[in-house]
Amino acid sequence: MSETNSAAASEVAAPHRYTAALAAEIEARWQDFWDAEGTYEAPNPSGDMAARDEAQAALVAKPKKFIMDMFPYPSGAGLHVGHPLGYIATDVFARFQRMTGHNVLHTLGFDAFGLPAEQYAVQTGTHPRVSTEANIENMKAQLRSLGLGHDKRRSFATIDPDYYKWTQWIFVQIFNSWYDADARKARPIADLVAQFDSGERAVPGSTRAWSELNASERAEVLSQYRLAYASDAPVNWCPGLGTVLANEEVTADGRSERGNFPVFKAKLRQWNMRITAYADRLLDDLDALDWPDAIKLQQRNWIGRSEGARVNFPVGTEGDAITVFTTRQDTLFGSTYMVLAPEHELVDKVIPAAWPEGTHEVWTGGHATPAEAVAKYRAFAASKSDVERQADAKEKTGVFTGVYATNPVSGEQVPVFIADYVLMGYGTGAIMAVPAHDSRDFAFARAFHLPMRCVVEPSDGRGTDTATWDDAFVSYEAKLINSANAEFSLDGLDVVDAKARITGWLATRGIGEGTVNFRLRDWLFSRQRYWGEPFPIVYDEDGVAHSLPESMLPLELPEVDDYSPRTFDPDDADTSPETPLSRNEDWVNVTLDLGDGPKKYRRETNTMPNWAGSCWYELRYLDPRNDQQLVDPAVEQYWMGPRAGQPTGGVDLYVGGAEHAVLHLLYARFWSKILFDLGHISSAEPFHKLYNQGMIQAYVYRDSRGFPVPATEVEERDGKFFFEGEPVKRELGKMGKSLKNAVTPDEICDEYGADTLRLYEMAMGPLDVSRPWDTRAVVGQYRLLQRLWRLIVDESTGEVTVADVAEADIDEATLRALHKAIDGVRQDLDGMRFNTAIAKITELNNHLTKAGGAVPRSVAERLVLLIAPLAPHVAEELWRKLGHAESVVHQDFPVADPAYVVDESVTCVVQIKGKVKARLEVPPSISDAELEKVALADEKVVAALDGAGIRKVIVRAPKLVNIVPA
Ligand code: ANZ
Repeated sequence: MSETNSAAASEVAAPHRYTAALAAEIEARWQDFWDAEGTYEAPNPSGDMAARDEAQAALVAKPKKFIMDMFPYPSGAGLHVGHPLGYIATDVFARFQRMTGHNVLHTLGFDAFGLPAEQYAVQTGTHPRVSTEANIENMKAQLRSLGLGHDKRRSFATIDPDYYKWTQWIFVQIFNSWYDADARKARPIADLVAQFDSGERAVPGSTRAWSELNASERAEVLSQYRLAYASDAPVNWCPGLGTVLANEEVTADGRSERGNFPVFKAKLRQWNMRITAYADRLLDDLDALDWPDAIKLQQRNWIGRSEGARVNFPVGTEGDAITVFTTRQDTLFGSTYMVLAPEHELVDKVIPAAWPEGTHEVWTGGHATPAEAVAKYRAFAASKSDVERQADAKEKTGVFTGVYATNPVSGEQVPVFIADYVLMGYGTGAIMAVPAHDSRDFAFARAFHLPMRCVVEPSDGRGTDTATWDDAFVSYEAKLINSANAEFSLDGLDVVDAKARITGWLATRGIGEGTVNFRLRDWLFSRQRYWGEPFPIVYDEDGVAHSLPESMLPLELPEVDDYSPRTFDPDDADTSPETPLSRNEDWVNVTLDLGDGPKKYRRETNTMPNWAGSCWYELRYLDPRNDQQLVDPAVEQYWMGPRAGQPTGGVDLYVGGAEHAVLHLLYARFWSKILFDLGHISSAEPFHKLYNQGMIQAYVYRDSRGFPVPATEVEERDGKFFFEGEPVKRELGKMGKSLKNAVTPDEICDEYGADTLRLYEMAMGPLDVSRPWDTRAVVGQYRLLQRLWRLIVDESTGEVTVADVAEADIDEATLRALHKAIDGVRQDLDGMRFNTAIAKITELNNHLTKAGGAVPRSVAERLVLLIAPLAPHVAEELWRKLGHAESVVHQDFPVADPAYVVDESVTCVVQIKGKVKARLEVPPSISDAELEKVALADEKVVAALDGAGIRKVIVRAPKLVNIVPA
């Protein structure tokens, strides 16, 4: 009889068995019920989502838990079983929190602006909104069938004008504020204007008073302060694609990843966010967060704080100086040449017309004049990416500029080079080279026959003659030598003291100062795209930028005929981007009254980057329908405000992939801090606890040409794999359509039901570890649910079979199994160890199955409550069958009786030379010393030792004693 026949036959015999068909019926019914009842609604303390009945009023009085997933981008391909791993986990956790006395906010929105929809629009002419909304609907249906307990009233997409109105509003707040470094916080730009106006603060770079400046001069000054500002930023311009690219989108040989077109470094007017102003606070506040160490470390490295000094080296005859940033100012006496980034502005100012007398041949690169050498070298460097320029192994290149600068402590003349290993975007774009103690400088100095001076005494016996060295001597422990001038000496000091000493000396002479440098750069915020939030910015006839008042928001995207940016001759660097929005002249040119009468303006035609919408969505979940405010402060305070153990406030649990370590999480933190500073929110951090789930991997099968073949059609024979008779290779990789190994949640739900899928995903292994999907193993969890069902329901009549037994009459073994399970599952769910929680439930289930007979009602009920967070549909069904009128969702999670949790005794094995000689029953809490005594006194052990002395006893209380005789 085939598998299906037997299943069908048993269904006839047992019409009330838990089957996929029954699961489907139960699941659909309860999902509809929960939706209709608003079971997962989390009431707010006030406003339109305040408690609507007594039950909700009781909820809002409880402690809150705000549990969040990184929200999905609704792709056209739909979900595979890997996607919902985190959503199921947060749902189980949220359900457990609901059952342990919390008002739980859990919902899910959609991150829906971005490139894929736009590219699809370019190819097909379908409006991105149409395709995106269809994808969202599809994804919502897929997610709904998993029984996720979301408060659906709170869901939205970043493309909803009601939502992006507030994204634009936040931009306006950022634009209209500046960072007051003394107060260490953002303040309204009006405060700064008042300071200029009153003369309290001088106008930077000008001797004129504020009142003497015209509107565009003022605008120019203010944009040096605004937290959102437009500036001419060096960007990766790709005429072939018609757009500016992020560094990550440019290949090592300076071409576009997509399309393989040349990319040019160009200066273009772009919007930026002054995230660098917050570098210190972004770093400091990490300490208050409950995040994985690895992610904190990535953020620290990304921010890249370096303590060092700025030092001026006089150059030329006009009082100019090259300012370097160094972290090793103690080695200043060893600086024998300098390097500027090729793009450094000072180069053009100081280069002489001809090479100075005695210039080394290799320094000139074979060029007739410094100007020619510099121009040629710049063209060469411009074709390289920053990553490539910094590669350590790379051969060092550069040219002499024809100029010498003065080492301010030794007074020596040091040649100034340009070289691509120095980047314009870091520090000051100039370095003092110390070839004896920096490996890159060493390599460069060797290639260009430059002198070296040893100023840190080698501790590895190599001596101080640099001519005999193979590499720089790098150490922070050693002592300084050869470092004295007429006024002071560093000789004999260690690195730390030498740094302090020389920094002080430089400062008193006005030659330098201690400084902190950050790797973090301002955030390039404009994109030449259609499918993003329009900027709430217009330019007046003088080109001055104005933000739109709230009454003009949202500024909606206009209709356009063509979604693609204009492209140009790929090799023509002298072009600049033309955005899709700029084509709609009616939208771009407007007459507006911004408070001083109707005037003509031009709209900004860039759009915001994809990150903008996810920078603050946690706040909108709190109060999604508020059309007066971004979020009601009382509501924000309730869900996100600081409290014990969470000094900076934030979401209680945020779950998502580790790939968002820096960009999204850093940007969201940055926006929170601005909103906090400006008094709009009480939480200075968006996400208090962060958890990274692992990935669901899948086997990919490749044929002899390396192409993936459909995984479901692969046969296994003797550990080898075949597709259509041909051998194929198996590897573990990602799951996805292109790899032909995607399994959809819909398939698994059809075959077993959503509860089985949920259990399987949670049982696969610890949540933070990646694990391979195995469809054949899913049935194991299906069987667990079938056994659970059979314990409570008669499969042929559908009647509940439990026995009404008084607690005192339940057998002790069952009570122990029950309370141990309750205790363990409680701890596991609280610690997000869902796999071990399932193992404990399975154990209890097996105990009850084996015990036979009718299960006591109170035991059955607690078993149902234990599994409710994991398998909510079957739990709800059984709970109702057991005679309850109220939903299982808001029941109290069972509490263990400690008396039944501790084992009375455990079996301890006593070994001699590794062989078991005795078994002892001992209390589980026995100490190592006590256990050793008991073991050595045991009759069998004494007999086995037969008077032999003892060399060693290894005790692992309470389970093992190992005796090594002499
Ligand atoms: C002299 C020196 C001597 C340095 C020595 C190092 C060792 P971090 O720690 O990453 O901040 N540097 C500064 N600006 C640079 C730029 N724009 N491009 C490339 N390199 C640059 O690194 C700081 C060090 O990196 C600085 O300290 C400088 O070299 C170099 F024994 O100055 B040092």
